[in-house]
Amino acid sequence: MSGLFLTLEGPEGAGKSTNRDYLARQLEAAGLTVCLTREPGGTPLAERIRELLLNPSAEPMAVDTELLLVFAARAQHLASVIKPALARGEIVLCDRFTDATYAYQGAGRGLSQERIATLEQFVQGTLRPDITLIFDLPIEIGLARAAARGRLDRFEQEGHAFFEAVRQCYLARARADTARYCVIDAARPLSDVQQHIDTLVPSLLERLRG
Ligand code: T5A
Repeated sequence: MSGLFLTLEGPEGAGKSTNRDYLARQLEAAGLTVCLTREPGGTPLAERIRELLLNPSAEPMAVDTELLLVFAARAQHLASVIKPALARGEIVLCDRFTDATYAYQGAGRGLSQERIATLEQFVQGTLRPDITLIFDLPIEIGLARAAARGRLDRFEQEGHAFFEAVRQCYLARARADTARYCVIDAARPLSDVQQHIDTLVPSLLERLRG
């Protein structure tokens, strides 16, 4: 595959979607073709799975069901959107990917990293993001930003310990692979966050063209 696979991660309300769109504009201005997408979702079928995952329902969802739905949506997304875009040489900007599964289903729900790794291998083979930007911020700030938008989804109704575990998982993954991950302080004003993103653009262009 000749494109570049970049994912944006972080706790709730960290600014991933806002900054994904900002980064896309910078890259398109530099003449690149960008594929903007998100997980769970990114295709009509995967978006239906997203609704199952995010909408609260009377029947509690078993943790293994949640994990399998996340990977079912991902299999569809990879086949229909991500792999074709990479094959066309595009830069894929994906709002969340498998790091979110390690953070939410692993650290948050308590599923073993090994079980997630088994499914990761099954669904993705050797495909991993080339670069992952982690938007990090204290969870209270992110939840306040998310809450300001209105109704909370099924994940946003979790408690403090859940989100702290999610945040710490992201940071631990970033420490373990500094070549792939870049941690961005997302608690700062949006203009500061976007200045940080601007500094990353030249190296992204170099990697894509090199
Ligand atoms: N999930 C997902 C799993 O459990 N397992 C998985 O494998 C995957 C892939 C997805 C949920 O699914 C879970 C994790 C999630 O809970 P979602 O709605 O996509 O649900 O949730 P988020 O990804 O968290 O999306 P959010 O929209 O809540 O957060 P974002 O995208 O990080 O934040 P954004 O850009 O929408 O910004 C939120 C608000 O803050 C403002 C923005 O203007 C916006 O109003 N803002 C700032 N304000 C001040 N300063 C800044 N620096 C700001 N940056 C943004």
